[in-house]
Amino acid sequence: PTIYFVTTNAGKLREARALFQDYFDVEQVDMAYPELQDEDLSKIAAYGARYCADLLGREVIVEDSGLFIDALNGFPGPYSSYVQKTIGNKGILKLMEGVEGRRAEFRSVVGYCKPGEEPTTFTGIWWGDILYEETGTNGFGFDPIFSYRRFPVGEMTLEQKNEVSHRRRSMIAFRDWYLSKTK
Ligand code: ITT
Ligand code: NA
Repeated sequence: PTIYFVTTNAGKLREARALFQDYFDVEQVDMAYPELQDEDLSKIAAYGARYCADLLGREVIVEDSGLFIDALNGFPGPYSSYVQKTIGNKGILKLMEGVEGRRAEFRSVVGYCKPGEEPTTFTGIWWGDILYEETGTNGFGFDPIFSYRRFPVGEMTLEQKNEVSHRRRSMIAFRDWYLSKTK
């Protein structure tokens, strides 16, 4: 089968293609869609999936993700994309200067929808720590400031990240659900 993934983010697309390899062909729909203002990424993904399915007249997935930093009460969370484009990783490191508690989690929610039907969502969470400086050049977005079990994500290969990430969990949950549904 072919899965239409509505996203403007090349990093997400690359990881999804690798996770779906041998299961689905992934066709990118490079289009921005309206994002609800909500704390809850599931609501954003569900709304986006329904909007895109109805607009395009075909079944689609979208993925909403974000970085939630404990010491910043979950910031940037649902504002991750905006924060990445404005203050970026250097801005986050500045906010974290002198902060000892570095725990943070990445969340990823895949939203799936068929035209005229209710959306379904699949969530993945990945705990780690905010580094003290940007490290590595792999990955995208916040990867250079995130570490998992003391391993900088900016130094992971795509395959290593795809073994353990939030996106792995959400995409694989979707993949298994979709395959069992269409069997
Ligand atoms: P869409 O078109 O799919 O919405 P986007 O980049 O706007 O692409 P989001 O709205 O979901 O994506 O915002 C998530 C932000 O968090 C964005 O800046 C990403 O780069 C970043 N992010 C998400 N997953 C990440 C990951 O695995 N590693 C590093 N940064 C990540
Ligand atoms: Na977005």
